[in-house]
Amino acid sequence: MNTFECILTEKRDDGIGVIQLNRPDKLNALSLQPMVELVEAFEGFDNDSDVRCIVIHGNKKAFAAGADITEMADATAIDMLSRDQFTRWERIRKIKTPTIAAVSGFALGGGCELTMICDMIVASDTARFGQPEIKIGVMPGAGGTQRLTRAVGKARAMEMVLTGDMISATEAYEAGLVNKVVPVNVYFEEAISLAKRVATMPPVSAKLAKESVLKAFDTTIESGMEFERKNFYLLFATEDSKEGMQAFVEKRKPEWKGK
Ligand code: CO8
Repeated sequence: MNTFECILTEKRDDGIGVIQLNRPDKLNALSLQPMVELVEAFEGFDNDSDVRCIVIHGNKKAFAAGADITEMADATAIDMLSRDQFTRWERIRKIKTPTIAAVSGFALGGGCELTMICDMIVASDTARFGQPEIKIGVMPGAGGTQRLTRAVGKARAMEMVLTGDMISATEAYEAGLVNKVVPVNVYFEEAISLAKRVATMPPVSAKLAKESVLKAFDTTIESGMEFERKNFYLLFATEDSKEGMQAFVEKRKPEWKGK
């Protein structure tokens, strides 16, 4: 049963955990309450061994239009510091289970940053991504200058961050921010279908592979290669690695145990 106020969650039979942002009248603005709930939902799915992939979405009009401006309007720097919002963002970043954002409509500010914390993005052709914080006198604070720059490159990130202009789904695809762009009526199903493919992979491999890809963003190539190699060796300790190779040799489908 869903016990949240600002999000909906569903654990599906096919190994997919679904989180839906559910403040449609506020374009899913990320106030404190949804952030607290998001962390609980993400970590709950991450700790559930039946869940092999997590999909987060909003609605057709908005994935999320950013942090809740009304909550920040009168805040001092010390208020922001003591709210310690970024610890919550860090906890979402540390989720080991692969995550996919299914995005339609606005993904702005913290909303865009939330899509970029996810491992993959499936966008509807109506999706629009942007970091408009400069227009309200601040700047991105949850990865908009870092993850966006790594995803789309310096020139485009600078333009988005310095003008607040949005980019279309097609531009986001061409820039390498999103995995695919599909018609708006099927974007959620397409994200689920990608999640299903990930969910059928051996889960320990999926988690260690995700961890290794993410490592590429915060280390040198040399230490990243060492990290990758350790995870590669570690997977030889799993029963699933034996099963996967044996199944290949025997020309049959592998049956994963998740260990
Ligand atoms: N915060 C609070 N309320 C919002 C937000 C928001 N970010 N976005 C929309 N809403 C509300 C509107 O106030 C309106 O409420 P009401 O009906 O009560 O007046 C409702 O949602 C519908 O919005 P609009 O009527 O404005 O809808 P439009 O279709 O006319 O416009 C836009 C859509 C263009 C998306 C417009 O709503 C907009 O510009 N929104 C603000 C976008 C923005 O600036 N986002 C960045 C916020 S700052 C941020 O994200 C910093 C992140 C830092 C990390 C987090 C750390 C805490």
